[in-house]
Amino acid sequence: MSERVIRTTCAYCGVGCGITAQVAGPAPFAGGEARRPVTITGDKAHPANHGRLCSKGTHLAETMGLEGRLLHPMLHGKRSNWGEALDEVALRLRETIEQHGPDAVGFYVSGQLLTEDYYVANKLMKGFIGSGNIDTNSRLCMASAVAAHNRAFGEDVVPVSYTDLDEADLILLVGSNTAWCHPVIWQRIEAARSARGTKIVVIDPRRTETAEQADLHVAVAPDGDVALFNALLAEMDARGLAGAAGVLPQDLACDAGVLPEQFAALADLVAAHPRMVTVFSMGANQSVGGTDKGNAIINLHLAMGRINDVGMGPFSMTGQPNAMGGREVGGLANMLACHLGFSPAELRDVAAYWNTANICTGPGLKAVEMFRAVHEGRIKFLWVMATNPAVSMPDSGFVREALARCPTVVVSEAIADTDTTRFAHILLPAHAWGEKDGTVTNSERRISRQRALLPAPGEAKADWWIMGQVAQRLGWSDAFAFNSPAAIWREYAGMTALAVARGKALDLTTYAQLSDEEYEALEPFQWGGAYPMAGRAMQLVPVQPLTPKAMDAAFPLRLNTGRYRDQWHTMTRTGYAPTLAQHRREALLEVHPDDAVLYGLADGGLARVVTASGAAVFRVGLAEGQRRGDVFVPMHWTDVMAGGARANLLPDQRRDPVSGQPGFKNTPARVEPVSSAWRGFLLRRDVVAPEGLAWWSRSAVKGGWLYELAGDDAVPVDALLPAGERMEVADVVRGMRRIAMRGAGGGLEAALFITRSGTLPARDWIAGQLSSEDGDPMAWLAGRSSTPAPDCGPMVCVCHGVGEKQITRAIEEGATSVAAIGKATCAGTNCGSCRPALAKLLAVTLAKEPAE
Ligand SMILES: Nc1nc2c(c(=O)[nH]1)N[C@H]1C(S)=C(S)[C@@H](COP(=O)(O)OP(=O)(O)OC[C@H]3O[C@@H](n4cnc5c(=O)[nH]c(N)nc54)[C@H](O)[C@@H]3O)O[C@H]1N2
Ligand SMILES: Nc1nc2c(c(=O)[nH]1)N[C@H]1C(S)=C(S)[C@@H](COP(=O)(O)OP(=O)(O)OC[C@H]3O[C@@H](n4cnc5c(=O)[nH]c(N)nc54)[C@H](O)[C@@H]3O)O[C@H]1N2
Ligand code: SF4
Ligand SMILES: [Mo]
Repeated sequence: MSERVIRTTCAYCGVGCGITAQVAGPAPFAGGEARRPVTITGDKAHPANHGRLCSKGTHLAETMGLEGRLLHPMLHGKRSNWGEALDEVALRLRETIEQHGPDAVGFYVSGQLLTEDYYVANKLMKGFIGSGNIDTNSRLCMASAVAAHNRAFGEDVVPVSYTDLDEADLILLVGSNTAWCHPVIWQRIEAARSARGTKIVVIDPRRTETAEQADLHVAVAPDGDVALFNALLAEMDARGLAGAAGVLPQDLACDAGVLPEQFAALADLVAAHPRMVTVFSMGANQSVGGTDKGNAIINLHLAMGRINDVGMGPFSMTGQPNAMGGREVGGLANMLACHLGFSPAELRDVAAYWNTANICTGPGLKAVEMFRAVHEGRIKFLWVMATNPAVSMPDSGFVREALARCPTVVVSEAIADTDTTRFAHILLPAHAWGEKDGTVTNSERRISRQRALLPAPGEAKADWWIMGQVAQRLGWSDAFAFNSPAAIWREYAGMTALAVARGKALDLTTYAQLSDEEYEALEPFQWGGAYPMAGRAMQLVPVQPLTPKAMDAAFPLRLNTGRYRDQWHTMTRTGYAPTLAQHRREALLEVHPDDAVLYGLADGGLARVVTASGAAVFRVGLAEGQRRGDVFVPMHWTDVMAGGARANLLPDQRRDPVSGQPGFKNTPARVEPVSSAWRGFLLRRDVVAPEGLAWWSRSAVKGGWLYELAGDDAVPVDALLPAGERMEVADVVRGMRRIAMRGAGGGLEAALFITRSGTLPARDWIAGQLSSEDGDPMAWLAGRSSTPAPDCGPMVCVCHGVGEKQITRAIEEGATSVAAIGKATCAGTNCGSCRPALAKLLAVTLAKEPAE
């Protein structure tokens, strides 16, 4: 069978891994034909990953199906067509601007747009609508790093490259769970450790899987980072290794929560290793003092001269695949385009380049302020693209009120039902990964092509096309006459001449003349070269530690939030992949065992987290790696995937005064146990939205969905199960009820298991029956196979399907390294994302074995 090989870039994180996709069948495709199978492997020639991929990248093909896709424009919940939908967007835009002025319009966009889409969005808003009100979810992500770069370097420039990680002797990871969130970078760091003995330090209040693998874990107090880095700088100054004159505050006594011996060990490591890279991520940025954290880190590098040379520098790791591209084209409300600001001269130059008379006059509203303006009725037209703010914004209850009040909400999405599309008046179907065509910039400023693998399904269109059509309807035909991403690229690359003229490092002018063919074949390249700040002015910035807030007795805990290894943000894509669901099926409230006792929480029970902003329910997971007084929940679960488990009901709107970035990782909170009259689980081939329950949570299994349930009232059996014949067993005394249903094909169609006080069977076997064509109803009702298979335990290696028990067995049978476990079981030998988990199991199991 013939196939095509297409090189592209991963859909997910800012590492920007290159992918080689094999697409079945010959080109060309016709729209509307069946989706062809795609095989994903790492691109050995891509400098970001040299062929490696993590679990999310490896399993991308599982998220390319059409299930859940938005295929047609929708107007007020009814199917529409492009002509009508675009006319409506343009009409409402024009009316809003005419009646209320351009600042009554807002665009809320995303680091998941391609650079070409982003460029058009920014040009339309700042250049033609004439307002600065375009901001992006990068405000929630790296705005603090951007502000820190601007203060230290005078430009938003990442002064390091991935090769510096290969060449470093010491790597500090600050507020970064690298092994889970940038797994291929983690693998690169591990390779450096084996090759040259690189030391790894993790600075994180939690003992993450990354921290477990480090040489030193510094369990800093939440937001203790500035105090810590100031103290470190003072110590290096005292040792004669840093020039910190005039930068440090008088009083260094602010408590970073770090044990003296840990601080001494950290200081010795820093003193001993000039080749030092400090990677920082959301534990630094997502703070009400996030910009200062960034500058505290940069200060240490500048004062020690550890920048602009091999193996050293401060490295802001970016989250989304094109967060960097968005920064370059002006996606943030406080930048113009091409790293330009809003001075009269810059505005004039940009207006001339775009040939517009409508250029905005100054910066617009930042994300949190933008939604406040919507809430207050100052913004009356909001266009959301490639982001899910009803889930991902802090105080999302408020954000939903704002969306519900807004006279016009337009949402461009690839997925039909998200928490945000539920608020859309006009819903526009966009390309998804695998259909998109353009460029992205990764954490190390490397620009790569994302190429289309398949034709767009239904009526889905490119975001740049959608915006261009609206702009043309508003009368700006010449400025938005783009007919391809290549044409947009040329205009943008040419525009960086304005940055170059002002001495900025962002220079793409040599790419401004690419032909369509050259653009199509464009190889990954890094703008600014390896050390873009070399020879340029850089500044230390005095920073003050945050004064810890007095704890409110009503909220004695501090709530931290973040990510799971195999889920991406609001799960609109990874949530569909059964393989990825195996790592963590539910959102866990991670709490220290002593705190659990203190607050009456049981491992595996349910608990409610309450803050000043809202409340949500999670499964309790005891975690020794939590500091006392801190709890952690994942950000991922939505109202589509669960009932009552949405983390972002909890954080408030407080934000960094410089960057406007919210402090997602440190919210005063309390916890309380949740008891329910009954618990259970449901298996179905299709999606239902359970109602009237205390809590529920859904995850993908092969052939359908597994729902965990808890409730107080009567079990709504008829609402939960499809119509049809039911087989049932019950034990009234124990309050046990089990129902199974056979599908037309002979296999399990649905099952509902409920208990009031007893136990429930393990889910793996019975869930596996959903994808089977036959089966034994007695075994279904028993919840286990009539021919027992060995229990493998919780899934650890999702690529090879190897469970915890198999791995422990291999260790007991003599495997003494991660490699040996791989030999014995295959675990960890494909994408490698589970290798930190294997190392942990190894340490735990060997510690348990009696000494010989
Ligand atoms: N699997 C997966 N990978 C992803 C993503 C995903 O959704 N899933 N999203 C991508 C995106 S957009 C982003 S932004 C990145 C995020 O990547 P990371 O920043 O690594 O991820 P987080 O889990 O948000 O937070 C990192 C750590 O910060 C710690 N932290 C909390 N408070 C503090 C503090 O005060 N000081 C310090 N030093 N640390 C603190 C948390 O305990 C947490 O372990 O991941 C990217 N990669
Ligand atoms: N509590 C808490 N909250 C957080 C964070 C945290 O650590 N803690 N992290 C924050 C961070 S760093 C980030 S980056 C945000 C992420 O938050 P979001 O951006 O809201 O999360 P996603 O689920 O990635 O949403 C992207 C949406 O865009 C759609 N999409 C993908 N590609 C395209 C495209 O090309 N065009 C269009 N039109 N749509 C597309 C996807 O289907 C998906 O629904 O969350 C933030 N929120
Ligand atoms: S590390 Fe994983 S998610 Fe990130 S770009 Fe690479 S393969 Fe994709
Ligand atoms: Mo992010």
